[in-house]
Amino acid sequence: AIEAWFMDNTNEDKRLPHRPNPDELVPLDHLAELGVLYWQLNPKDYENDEELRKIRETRGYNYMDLLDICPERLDNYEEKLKIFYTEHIHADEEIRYCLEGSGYFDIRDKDDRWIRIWIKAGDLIILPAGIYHRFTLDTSNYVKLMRLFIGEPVWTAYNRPQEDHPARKDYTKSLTEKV
Ligand code: KMT
Ligand code: NI
Repeated sequence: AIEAWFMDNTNEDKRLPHRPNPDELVPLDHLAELGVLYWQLNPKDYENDEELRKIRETRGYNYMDLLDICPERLDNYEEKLKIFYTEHIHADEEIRYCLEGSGYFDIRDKDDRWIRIWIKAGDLIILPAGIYHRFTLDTSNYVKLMRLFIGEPVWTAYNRPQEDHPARKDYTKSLTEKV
């Protein structure tokens, strides 16, 4: 299962947990309030998983590919990791299913605090369009991710600030409507 916590503000290596002592854990229903959805599935069965099939069908995720994040299997590895860790939004949802390894998705909460979400094999998360986020490997230095999308994938990242981007405006509005 995923774990999430408010990050500490030290300048240590991004791949370290940045987990304060004492813990400031973030419950999953708090993530739901921010529009972040989560499922736990069987990563060994991803080719035949009925639950995954249903999620894809219900949400229209007809596009799928696999991404191995390690120097041997990802072109321009260092450059891509830099891009992943630069705070950004997308015009669409970001859907990632961790099949092997682990990593951190950092998202901004309503008060602009970083929440670090630790995903491991079996965790599928959906970040809503317009949420500020970034990604880093953890100290295991490896993750295999499935990427899902509705239709032709668009991975364009819009780096912060993006307050005038339609997806950002819609997202901010959706947060105030939930209160
Ligand atoms: C992105 O947009 O690709 C990210 O936020 C990185 C996470 S998955 C490689
Ligand atoms: Ni992204």
